[in-house]
Amino acid sequence: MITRRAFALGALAQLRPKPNILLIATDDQGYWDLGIHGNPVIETPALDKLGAESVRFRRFYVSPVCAPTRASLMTGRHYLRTGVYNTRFGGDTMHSGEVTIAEVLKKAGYRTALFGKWHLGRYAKYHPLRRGFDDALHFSQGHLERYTHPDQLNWNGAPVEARGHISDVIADSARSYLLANHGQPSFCYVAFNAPHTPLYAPDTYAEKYLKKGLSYSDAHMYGMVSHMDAAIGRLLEAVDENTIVLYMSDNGGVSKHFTAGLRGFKASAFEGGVRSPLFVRGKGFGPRVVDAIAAHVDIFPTLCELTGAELPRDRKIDGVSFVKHLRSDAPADPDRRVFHIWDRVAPSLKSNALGIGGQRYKWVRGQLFDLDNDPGEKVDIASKEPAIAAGLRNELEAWFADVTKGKVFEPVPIEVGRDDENPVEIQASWATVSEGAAYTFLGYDWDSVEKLGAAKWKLEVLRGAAYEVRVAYALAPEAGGASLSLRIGGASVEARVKPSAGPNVFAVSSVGTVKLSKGACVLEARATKAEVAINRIWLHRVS
Ligand SMILES: [Ca+2]
Repeated sequence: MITRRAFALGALAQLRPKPNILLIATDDQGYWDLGIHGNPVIETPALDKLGAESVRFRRFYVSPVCAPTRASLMTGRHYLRTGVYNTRFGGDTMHSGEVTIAEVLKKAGYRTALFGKWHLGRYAKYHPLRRGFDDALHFSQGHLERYTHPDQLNWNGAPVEARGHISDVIADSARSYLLANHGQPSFCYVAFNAPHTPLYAPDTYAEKYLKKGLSYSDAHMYGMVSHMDAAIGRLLEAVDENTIVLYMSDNGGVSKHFTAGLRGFKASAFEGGVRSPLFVRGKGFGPRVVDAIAAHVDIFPTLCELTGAELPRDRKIDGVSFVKHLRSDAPADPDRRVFHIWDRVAPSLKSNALGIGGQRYKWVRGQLFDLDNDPGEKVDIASKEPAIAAGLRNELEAWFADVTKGKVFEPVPIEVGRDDENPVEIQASWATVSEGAAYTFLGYDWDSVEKLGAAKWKLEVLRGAAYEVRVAYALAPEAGGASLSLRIGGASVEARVKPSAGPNVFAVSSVGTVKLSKGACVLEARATKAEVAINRIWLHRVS
């Protein structure tokens, strides 16, 4: 039976405007790279102020590296369920069947926008505009090659170039977006890429920390954080009082000057690798510090509860809403677990970064720590508490079996022949290389497959048609010319290529036109000379 009071409260809730959501994520900023977390050197006045006004989670956990956290943030699910298993080589693609927080908020009446790093799929099918975002100024890679005047940005489907430092570009574009009145509640996801490498802080910011005796890399990281902090300060000025602001990082820290007594860095399952700041500011929340553990997967259900958006019912959502911790001093859930796993090749129970934590105890690759008494994970108590260690390990194994069930960890096929992605650019990093072939990563623009051997790319040809094949390759002048052949499904094309200016200078050459039939196939590149390196291949539909 609905009481009159409950009915009246329900009606009131409908009248109250839905809160705007501003979700700020930074990149490789450690738990410790903040003044409010006790760092005596770094200057972060805007974030410290935000933290003091917020509900601040002391133990908020993210994945050990970038793309996994972003997948969990977008879906509320452990990343291994979502198709993401790596930060590059195509393993940073979130399957198109995943439902994102932007999609559910859009359904609930929100206008949605992304500013900054996406890192969940570079091809058109996986573009943020197809994942629930109405607007997106984004880049897809794990980092940008250029932090000033970045040229790898995309605004609503078209490549754009920008002036200034990327942190300013991201913050000021998001600020303009917030200041424009869209006439509906907004969800704005602002994903900075500072202080991720390449280390590039504006001079005055880096110099300040170099003068204080920090190493070159720490001075630049601190400089990037302080510079970003100023940009976040400007962004927060554009926020109205009906906005819930969340701030977090995407993995543990990299800087070494001050580590808040925590063990490990980015890519590790120790606290330093997986603990992130989390501040949540909103009307009726805190300010307070929460000791209960929480994780990136919780953001999705929390935002659903705060906005009245509906959780997807057809799949497992791993996170739990932490709204109760925002509104009151609620006790921690003793059965809550957070899971940590990361491996550059493929996830396994032998991965270097592997762990499971509860409110008090944490198991990391056979070691057990009592975080209440040993937050620095210094004393392994596995032999003293074998039952606790075994229990956690069993839970982790069951979890691993569940999240990897039926999953294949290899790049998704690259779609060929789309109208909105013609030509399609195939990167060296997506190749499966074997038989003596080698892959070199020198930044996303400069990666290459060398000693071609049998480099293979999986394709999905959407339309049977003629395609022109162009290749960016390097071949040293002293090697003379070479013959380059590409086999795509049943078709093949071959051409003589001239040397480029040097072994690390890529030249672009057309290899010919090939007729492809619709369907899945494999692209294979071979050369008569071992010295040929391939940087990129373009397939341009011409019929
Ligand atoms: Ca990161």
